[in-house]
Amino acid sequence: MRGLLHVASSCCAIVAVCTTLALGCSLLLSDTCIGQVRINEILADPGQDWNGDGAIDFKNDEWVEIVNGGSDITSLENLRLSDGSQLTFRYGFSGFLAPGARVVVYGSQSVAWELANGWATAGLSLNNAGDSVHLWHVTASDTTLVDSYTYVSHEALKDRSTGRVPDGGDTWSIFDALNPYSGTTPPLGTGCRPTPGIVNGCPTAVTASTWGAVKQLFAETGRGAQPNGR
Ligand SMILES: [Ca+2]
Ligand SMILES: [Ca+2]
Ligand SMILES: [Ca+2]
Repeated sequence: MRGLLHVASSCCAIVAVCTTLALGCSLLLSDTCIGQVRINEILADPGQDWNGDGAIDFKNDEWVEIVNGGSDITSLENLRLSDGSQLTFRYGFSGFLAPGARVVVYGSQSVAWELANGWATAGLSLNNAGDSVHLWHVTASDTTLVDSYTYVSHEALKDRSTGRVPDGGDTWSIFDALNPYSGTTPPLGTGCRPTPGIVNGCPTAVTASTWGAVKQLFAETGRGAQPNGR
């Protein structure tokens, strides 16, 4: 017996396809919520080993981050990245992205995907003098532009990334802690480091302390007290 069960929701219809009543159902996520996935941060001119493979490489260490800015888990299966060369795809995503989550794609992953799918191995191909990054939704019958961003040259200098603030928002800024930008042409610098795979912005400062100071703090506030006085 086969049936369809619509579980939710405001954006994404979650459909459980049940092959028998006795067996479990496989969950499918419709593609109607892909619009909530956005290009979130781009680093076009790497000067350090961003992908952690032990080498600094102009192609392998480029990266693009995407974020799910919506409130529904989203399938990434049909999403493709390209640069200014439009429909020459550089990477194909897979899996799912939870609300508020982000995923980063390094140039080395792009090369591996291109090799596996018969494309030229140009990597992400992010031009340092300015370029566009496009996020496409591709099906057998349709290719739809989901999101796009065009950066200019000062967003792409060595080890500077450009990204949305806040994540998934409409404003772009430069993460220039490694190569400060003092110009006045937008987007402006933030003084924060690039953040591949994590939230855009400066991490909260952590104040160094001693164990004695921590115990004293707990004694003063009573938060460390035990019921039996230990
Ligand atoms: Ca580049
Ligand atoms: Ca590297
Ligand atoms: Ca980030």
